[in-house]
Amino acid sequence: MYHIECIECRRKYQADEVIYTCTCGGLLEVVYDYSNIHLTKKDLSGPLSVWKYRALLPVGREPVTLKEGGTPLYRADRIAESVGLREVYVKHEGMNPTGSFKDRGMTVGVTKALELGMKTVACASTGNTSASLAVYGAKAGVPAVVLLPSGKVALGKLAQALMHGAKVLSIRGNFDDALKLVRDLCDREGFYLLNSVNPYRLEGQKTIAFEIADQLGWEAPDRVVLPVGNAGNITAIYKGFKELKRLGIINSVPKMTGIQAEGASPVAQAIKNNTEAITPEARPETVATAIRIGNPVNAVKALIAIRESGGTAETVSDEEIIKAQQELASLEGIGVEPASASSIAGLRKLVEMGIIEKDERVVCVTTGHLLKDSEHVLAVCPKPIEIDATIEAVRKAVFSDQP
Ligand code: AN7
Repeated sequence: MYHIECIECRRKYQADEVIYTCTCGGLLEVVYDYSNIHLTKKDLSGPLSVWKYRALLPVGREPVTLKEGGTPLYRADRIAESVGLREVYVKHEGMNPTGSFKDRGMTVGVTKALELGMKTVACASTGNTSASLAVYGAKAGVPAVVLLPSGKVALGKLAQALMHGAKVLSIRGNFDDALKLVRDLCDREGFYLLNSVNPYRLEGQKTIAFEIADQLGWEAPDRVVLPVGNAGNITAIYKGFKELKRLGIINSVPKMTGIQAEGASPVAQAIKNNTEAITPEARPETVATAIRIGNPVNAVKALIAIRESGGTAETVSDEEIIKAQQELASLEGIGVEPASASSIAGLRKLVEMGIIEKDERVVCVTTGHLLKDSEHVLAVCPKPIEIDATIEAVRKAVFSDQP
C-alpha cells in the first residue's frame, strides 16, 4: 500500500488523487507502507528491468511497457585512469527504448495515467521527456501534448515526438516558460501532467538506483554523479537508494553529486553558497540543451538529496562538456549527448579539486544517447573528407595529417 505525502507539511493524499503539489505549495512524494514490504536480494534475482522492482512501484495494473531499464553498467577503466581514480562505472541510460532515462519514469507515469482514467497526457520538455511521452502515449493509445522551447530541442528528440504522433507545440520561450504553461493547461483541461513534478513518474526513475546496486552485487557505490536539469532524477535516484537501505538490502547510500552547466546552474550555486533555496536563472544557456533549465521544479528535493547524502554539486563549462563527451566516446566507446557528458566533466573537475577521493567507487549516470543530438556532433567534430573515387585519393587522404 502507498499514498502521496507532502515533503514540507507532511499532509497525506490518497493514491488515486490527481494532484501534483500540496495545497501548501510543497512537493509531493510517494510513501509506501515499508513495514509490509518484505523484500530480499533473492526476491530480486533475475534479469534487470524496471518492472522487476514492482514491489516498490505504485501501480496496480498491467504496465504500459516497451522493456525499459536493464541498461548496462560499464566499468570505465580508461576514463578512471584519465581522471585519476581507481574505480569508475558508467550507467548508460541512453540504452533505454527511446534513448534516455525518461522511459523509466514514463512506463510508470503513463501506466498511472491509464489507472487514473486520464484521457490525455502532457508535458513541457527540453526534448527527451517529450520523446518518451510521445512513445508511451502511442503504446498506451492515449493522445500526448508536448510543449517545447522553440529552436532549442535537439533534432533526434523532436523527430521522435513527431513520428510517434504527439501534438508538438513549439513555444516562443524557454523550458521554464513551457512548464508553467503546461501546468496551467493540465489544470484547465484535465490533462495528466507527466513532468517530474509528478511524484509517480519519479518512482519509475528511482529504479536506476535499484539497478546500480543490483549490478554491483547489492552494494551501493560511494558516489553517484549525474547531470541536473529540472532536478527530478537526482531526487529519484536518492529515494531509490534510501528505500533499499531501509529494507536492509544495502548498507549505505551514495553521495549524490549533481552537475550543472555553468549557464544553467541554480542548484550548484545554492550548494556552493550554502543557501536554503535556489535563485532561478532567468536566461539559462548551454550547449547541453537537455539541461538548459533555469528554475528546476524539484530544486527543494534535490538540495535535500545532496545535503543529506553528503554529496555536492558543481558546474562545468560548455567546453568541458564537449571535451568529456569526446573522451567518453573515444576512450570507452560510449556515445552520449552533451548533458550526459557533464557527469564525466564534473567527475574530472571534482577529482582535480580534491573533493572526490582516489579510492572512491564512483558511478556516473549518462542520461541520454549520442544520436539524440547529431547536429551538435557535426558542429564539434571534423568534417568527413570528400575525395574522388580513386585508390590514390583514398590513400592520400588516409595518410594525410588532417584529422
Ligand atoms: C539527457 O526532457 O528536463 O534533472 O524535459 O534529457 O531530472 O531534469 C530533460 C532532462 C539530464 C536532467 N540528462 O534530468 C526534459 C528534461 C538528459 C536530460 C537531464 C535531462 P532532471
